[in-house]
Amino acid sequence: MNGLSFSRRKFIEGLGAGTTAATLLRSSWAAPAVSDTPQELRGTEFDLAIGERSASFTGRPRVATVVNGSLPAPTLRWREGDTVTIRVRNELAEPTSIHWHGLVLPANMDGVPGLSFHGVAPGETFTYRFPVRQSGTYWYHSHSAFQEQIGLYGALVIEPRERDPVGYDREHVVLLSDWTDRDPLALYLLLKRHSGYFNYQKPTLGDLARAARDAGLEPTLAQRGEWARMRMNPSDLADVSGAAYTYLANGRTPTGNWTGLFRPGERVRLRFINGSAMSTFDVRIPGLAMTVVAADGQNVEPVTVDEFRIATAETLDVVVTPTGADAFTIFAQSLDRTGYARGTLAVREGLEAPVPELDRIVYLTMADVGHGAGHAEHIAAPSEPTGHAAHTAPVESGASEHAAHAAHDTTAAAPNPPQHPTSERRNPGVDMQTASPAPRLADPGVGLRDNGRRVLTYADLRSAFTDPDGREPERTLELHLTGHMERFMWSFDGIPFASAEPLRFRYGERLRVQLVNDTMMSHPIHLHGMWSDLEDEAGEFLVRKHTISMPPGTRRSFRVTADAPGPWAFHCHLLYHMESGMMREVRVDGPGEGGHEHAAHS
Ligand SMILES: [Cu+2]
Repeated sequence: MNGLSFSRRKFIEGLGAGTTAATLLRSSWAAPAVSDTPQELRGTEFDLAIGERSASFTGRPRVATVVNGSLPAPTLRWREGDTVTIRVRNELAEPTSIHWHGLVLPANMDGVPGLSFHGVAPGETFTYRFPVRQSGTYWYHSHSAFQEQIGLYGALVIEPRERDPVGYDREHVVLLSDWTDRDPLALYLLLKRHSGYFNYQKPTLGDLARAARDAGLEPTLAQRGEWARMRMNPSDLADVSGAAYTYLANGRTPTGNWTGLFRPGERVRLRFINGSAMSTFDVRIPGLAMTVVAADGQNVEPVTVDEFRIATAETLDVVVTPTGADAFTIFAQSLDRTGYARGTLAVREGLEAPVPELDRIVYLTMADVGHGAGHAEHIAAPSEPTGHAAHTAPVESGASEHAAHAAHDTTAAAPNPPQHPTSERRNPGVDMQTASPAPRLADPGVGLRDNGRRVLTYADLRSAFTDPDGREPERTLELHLTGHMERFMWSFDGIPFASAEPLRFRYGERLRVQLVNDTMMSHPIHLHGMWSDLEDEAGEFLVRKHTISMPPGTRRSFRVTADAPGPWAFHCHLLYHMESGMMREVRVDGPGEGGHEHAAHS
């Protein structure tokens, strides 16, 4: 085990125990009401108190976990080059923590209980202190239990030391999130028992008839059969839907209508943050083009779009120039089209613009989950041959294996048949493997294709700088995103966090991480402590990010410079996927310093 007294097992157990305490409080406790107007704090010294407040987003009061009394937490404004000190006082009856999402900092300041530190015990104050080595839009959130689901998240805005290359007259943070009245632990356990519980959009007989009319009866029935055989449902776009969630913009419901002011003709910078636990949003502002200027806090070559998809934990900065109307709706519909967050840009408070209808739901196709026609690789039945020989991960190169597979996989859609790790075979936690994964960086994604709007894709994002490292990766580490839909089990390479060994990065190396999504869900994958430099289809540096969205059936790669010694978390940012095991420890064995208690251990 590692040098901290927390074992991995205890880390997981701790999550449940803390939430049970919150559950007890929930039924018997009345607290002051939460503020929906977070403070904006700037400077180098900060005092944050984590406590409980009563929140009522649906008319029923519930307990929220909040910072300084507000949901979202205060917006913190820092300046690149400063050293910041943040004293976090825990006024809860359970341990807590704050993780600074996307920040490059010493491992013992990263705020992940069990890896970076022991967490902040009830009644204690933990002091974070570290130099700020970057600028842009980030966020912070709890990394303890399910606190992030019930309110513990806030915006982090870091001003550049030098002149900002992005010109703008005013700015607003737009922090999107998902609130539930349910106890998050109960919600999680419900998903474990009935993973499709919130999926109210299963195709009906009427849908079948319509699809048959459009596509012909035979292909429709064939595809239905394929889905049934895979024991999945083409409407499985989100695990938790609007049936359980109220979507928020800056802590306001759609009716609450958060409003940001502008004067006509001003350049307004909007700092979008997806601070949700489980939701992907498709965002547009009808009547306004949006010029994307930064992704995950890092400047990109400006690109103008009508709409963008933002995965959990991503941030995106856009500049708009509202003119010609007094009000514009910021419309952020959930990927599964079961609800939306909404705000308004207006010349004064109290104005509204029309709110669009939710888009029609678009079902996943076999191609969406990485299966060409006839290529379903449902592997739940152990006797069923997988179709491909299994190889041991990590895979260093796909070239030779490619030749070996050419004989039985010659479709154009599958130029690189995947090699699946042996740990995925006969694994009760793995119900599916992709047969023809591809980067699909230029794909707007399910539900956004051909909708008549210019939709941002990863292929449009180009860092405003060249590869900051410049070296070619010395090796490739391949990891498969795996899961079992019905059991709501999630993992990397079929191995959940609790039983996985740490991934080892050599200090100073430049390596390529290649991800293959073997599941039919999207997973936003986040590496702590180091940048994820997304590569294009040719393996060249494209854009610097901290969270890489992995739609079903994709294979995407990013470069990492292992310049940060210590233990780091690496996980899916869907909260309940992380809790169920889609997480690994990444250990950078350092030059003896900065790695906290782990430095001496190997
Ligand atoms: Cu996930």
